[in-house]
Amino acid sequence: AHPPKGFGYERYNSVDEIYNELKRLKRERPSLITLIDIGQTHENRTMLVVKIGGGQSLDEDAPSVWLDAGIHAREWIAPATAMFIVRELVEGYDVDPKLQAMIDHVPFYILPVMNPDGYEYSRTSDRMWRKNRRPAECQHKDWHTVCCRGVDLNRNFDWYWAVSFLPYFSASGSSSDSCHDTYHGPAAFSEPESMAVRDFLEAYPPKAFISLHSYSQMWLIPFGHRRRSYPADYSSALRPLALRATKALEAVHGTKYQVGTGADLMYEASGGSHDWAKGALKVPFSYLIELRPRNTLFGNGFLLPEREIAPVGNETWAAIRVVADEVFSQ
Ligand code: ING
Ligand code: ZN
Repeated sequence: AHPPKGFGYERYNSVDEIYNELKRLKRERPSLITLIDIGQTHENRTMLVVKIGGGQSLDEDAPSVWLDAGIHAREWIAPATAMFIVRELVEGYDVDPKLQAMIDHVPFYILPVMNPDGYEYSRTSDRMWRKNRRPAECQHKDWHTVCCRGVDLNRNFDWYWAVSFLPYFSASGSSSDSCHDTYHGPAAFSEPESMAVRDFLEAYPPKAFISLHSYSQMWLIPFGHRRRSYPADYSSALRPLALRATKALEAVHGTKYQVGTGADLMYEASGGSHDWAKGALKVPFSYLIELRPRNTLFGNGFLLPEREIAPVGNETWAAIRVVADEVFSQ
């Protein structure tokens, strides 16, 4: 049997397929959907944000929800989940009056593929690629020169950028070695992808910022750069909303999430976008979601079967709706 051609909501699609689907939705629902080109990547791919609801003009003062996915190339479930949520919003608008009222007032800005160069590279050349595709930088190592491509975009934001509290050889954290998977880049916001997101968010600051990753089933709250480091409203606002959101998520298929900071639950890593959104941009609700699977005794957690796209999409949408409803009620 031949796999079906073209875009599918329960498939891992190419960047072209995703962008064509967004353009198709825009043609179908021109007043509900706005497409915004926020920048170009190293390989000249467009970074495409879809705005759903709130009218066609961009209003810097209106409350909104930001959702990005695919900052890391190999985390394929993230763009698939973002597109699933795009469809939930577009189709729900006509049949769910509460949802309609919500997105009339609180539009969603969704960037389904934040790292399109890396995503395509992961699809065609190296399934486990994580970074963007910044042209190679060379460094001297012992008696020879090594040149490596790519910056970890989730270490390139200006929140304790390049500060590592870990020993230099640590596998996580933030690395100054361009050959490492967590290379933070030559400067904060050195990359066209992180720069484009920063510029857009500074122009249209949202009330909630959510970044989709995989994997581990964790709902991460700032700050991830340091253990036992929390924003002032961590216990009064950020954590209670995270607990309500993950409760709604679990109610759909029984999927359990841990809630806490990345540093407390996993490892310290500086320069993350969710830390910058909260710490520097002062977005009230900022989260990083590590989607399914939980852990992997066998196999590789980045290789989530396509049959899980719909359940992950449904449960994650239930959780994100709790966050959006909270923004709407404020
Ligand atoms: N996870 C995040 C990462 O960028 C994280 C988790 C971010 C932990 C920031 C601590 C601080 O490493 C994935 N899946 O990339
Ligand atoms: Zn990630």
